[in-house]
Amino acid sequence: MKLALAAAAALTLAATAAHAAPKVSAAWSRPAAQGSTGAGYMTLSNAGPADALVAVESPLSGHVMIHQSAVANGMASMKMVDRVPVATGRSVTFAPGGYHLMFMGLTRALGVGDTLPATLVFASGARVKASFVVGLAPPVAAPARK
Ligand SMILES: [Cu+2]
Repeated sequence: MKLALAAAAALTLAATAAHAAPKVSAAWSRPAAQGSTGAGYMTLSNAGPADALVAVESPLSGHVMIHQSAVANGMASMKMVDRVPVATGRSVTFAPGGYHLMFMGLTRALGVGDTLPATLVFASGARVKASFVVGLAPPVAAPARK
């Protein structure tokens, strides 16, 4: 009886974890040549337990890095980031001048209207598929957030 209860509880936990993965929206990228570095911008929102983006995989890039741009003393720079926390009830925006993804060594060119597929890997183990639409500016459907 105790065992059955524990199993039921474990199942409930697993279902909750799957349901509560952070969501990605307004994912977009810029046109880029084959062999060059592609950019990735998006909004992550999290209605579930606190989580963090820890890696990104793409069939079009052997290595995807998470970067953060910053301006210090008038100088713009980028640094590599191991994880981007997404707290419960919060959203994090990846945009030019801030967090962004870098898709190293694109295996094909990205033109306007193409999509760049990727899988976002979170610290919780959640794997969320994303489709970055290639364009010159963010998708207009992006909800305004402060
Ligand atoms: Cu970068």
